[in-house]
Amino acid sequence: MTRAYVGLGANLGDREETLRAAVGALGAEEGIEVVAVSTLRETEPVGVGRQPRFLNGAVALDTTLSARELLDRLLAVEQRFGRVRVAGEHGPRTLDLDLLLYGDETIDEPGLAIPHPRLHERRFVLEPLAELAPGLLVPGRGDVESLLTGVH
Ligand code: PH2
Ligand code: MG
Ligand code: MG
Repeated sequence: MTRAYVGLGANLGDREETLRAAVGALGAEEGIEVVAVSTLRETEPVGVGRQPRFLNGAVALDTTLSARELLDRLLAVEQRFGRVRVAGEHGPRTLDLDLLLYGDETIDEPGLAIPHPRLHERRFVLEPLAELAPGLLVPGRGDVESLLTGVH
């Protein structure tokens, strides 16, 4: 059993409804147990130009799935909730599920990078993580609270 953390994001449609339904769908998957859900917060879009504001949060999971299997489930749930991509790769989206951490593992494979490569510099990810697991270690980067003091 591995404790994993998944980032939640949405900036199109009924964002809260979508994020809550997506967490429900994850918990209904065999091999995934939802342990805790952070509060959801409104955030300004980072690094993607002018877009609607995001609703962001994170969820702690216990899973018997491999990291790759978990990633595939996340992508399937994104699809199921009608992920719409507007204006290409970094356009607004109805649902974004990012695999942030998988136990204490570091993985660097095509399509699967853990810890998530931008986690340590994103307040909208670090804050919900710190809420779920104070003192949580990001492999190779340090603990979430220290990382938070380093982001603007
Ligand atoms: N996700 C991105 C890019 N920028 N900004 C905010 N505030 N929240 C996000 O979830 C987000 C972003 C790429 O996935
Ligand atoms: Mg993302
Ligand atoms: Mg994503």
